[in-house]
Amino acid sequence: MILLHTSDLHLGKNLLEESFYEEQKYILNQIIHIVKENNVDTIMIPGDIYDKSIPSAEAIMLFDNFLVSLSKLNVEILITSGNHDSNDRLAYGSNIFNQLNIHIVTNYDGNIYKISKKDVDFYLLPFIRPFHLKKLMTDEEYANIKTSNDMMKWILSRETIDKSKKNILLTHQFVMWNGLLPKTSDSESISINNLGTLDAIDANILDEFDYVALGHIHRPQKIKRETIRYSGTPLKYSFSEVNDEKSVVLIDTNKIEDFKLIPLIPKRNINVLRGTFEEIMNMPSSEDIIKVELTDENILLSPMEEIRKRFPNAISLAFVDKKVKNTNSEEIEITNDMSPTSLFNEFFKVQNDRELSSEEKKYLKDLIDEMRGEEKCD
Ligand SMILES: [Mn+2]
Repeated sequence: MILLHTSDLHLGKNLLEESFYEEQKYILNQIIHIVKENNVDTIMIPGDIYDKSIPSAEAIMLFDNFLVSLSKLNVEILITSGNHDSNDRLAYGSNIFNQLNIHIVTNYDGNIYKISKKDVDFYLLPFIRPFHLKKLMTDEEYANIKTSNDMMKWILSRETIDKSKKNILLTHQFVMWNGLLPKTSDSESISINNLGTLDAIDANILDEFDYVALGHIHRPQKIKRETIRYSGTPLKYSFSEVNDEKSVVLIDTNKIEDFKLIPLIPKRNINVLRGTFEEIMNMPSSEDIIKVELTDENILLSPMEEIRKRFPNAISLAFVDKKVKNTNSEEIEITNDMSPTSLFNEFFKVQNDRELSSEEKKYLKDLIDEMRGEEKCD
C-alpha cells in the first residue's frame, strides 16, 4: 500500500495581512496530483487542518474541495485533530464521512481509534492533553499523570499491538528524544516551558510502531529514527522557514524505511531580502512574499512604496542597522531641566554614537517649533 503523510495544513492562515488562500489552493492541488501520480491508497493528516478554531468559510471550502477530490480518487483519508482545530467543528459530518472512507478523529475515549487495512493497523490519536484523561481514570490513577509523556504511556499501555502487522500511529504532539527538542519555527505558536520537556513525549515509548506520522512541528524532520517523522507544513508559514524545503512523505508499506520525500513547490515563495535600499532595488524583481531588512545607515522616508514597485508582495520591512537598536532608557542621562532638543540629542547620541550636526539641530528646532505652533492653534 502507498501512503502519503502530510500535516499542519493550517487552512485559512494569513502571514501578517497576506492571505494564503491562493497558495493553499495551489498546494492542495499539488498534493492531489502527487496522490494521483503515485497511486496513493491512504493519506494521513495528523492535525491542524485549520489555522483557527473557527475557520473561515473560505478555509472550509478549501478543505471540502480537497476531500471531494481525494474521494474521487478512492483514497482513504485519515485525519486527527490538532491543537489549532476545534474538535467539535472538525468532527462535523464525521459519522457519515466514515462510510466514504474519510475518518476524522477528534476524540479519545479510552482507546485509540484503529483502522485495519490489509496488513496495516493505523492508530489515530487526536491532540489531547493530560487533563483529558481525568474523566477516564480514578483519582489515584490521575494523580500519576503529570506530564504528556505519562499520558502517552498510559494511552499506549491500553493498546494491544499486533506485531504480525505493520503498525502506524498518527499523533499531534511534541515529541523529543534524548534531550533533543525538535527544530521549531515561528509559525507553531508553541511555548516551550522552562524545562522544555513537560509537554514532550519521549520517542522511545513509540518504538512499537513501524511508522509514526507526526503533526504539530512545522519543520520536516525525523525524531530519533527516520520513521518517527514530522512531515512539516505544506507551505512556509513564517519568515523563519525561508530556508526550509517543504515536502510530503510517500511510504510504501512493504518497505517503510525506504520512504520518499516529495518536494512541494509553492505558487509564490517566501523570502527575506537583506541589504541597503540601493542593493535591494538592484536585486532581480520577484513576485515572492518578501520581508525586507534594510541595513542603511540613514533612515529612509517611506522606502516601502519604492520597494513594492520592484517587489509587489513585500509585506514587511525592518531596519536592521544599529541606529534602530532598542535603546534602553537607562543609557540616557535625563534631568528635569532638559529641553526637548537636548533630550533628543541625548537619545541620538546613544543611538548613533555622535552628536547631532548643526544642520540636524536646526532641523529639529524648526520641527519642534512647528509642533508647538500647532499646539497653540488648538
Ligand atoms: Mn500546526
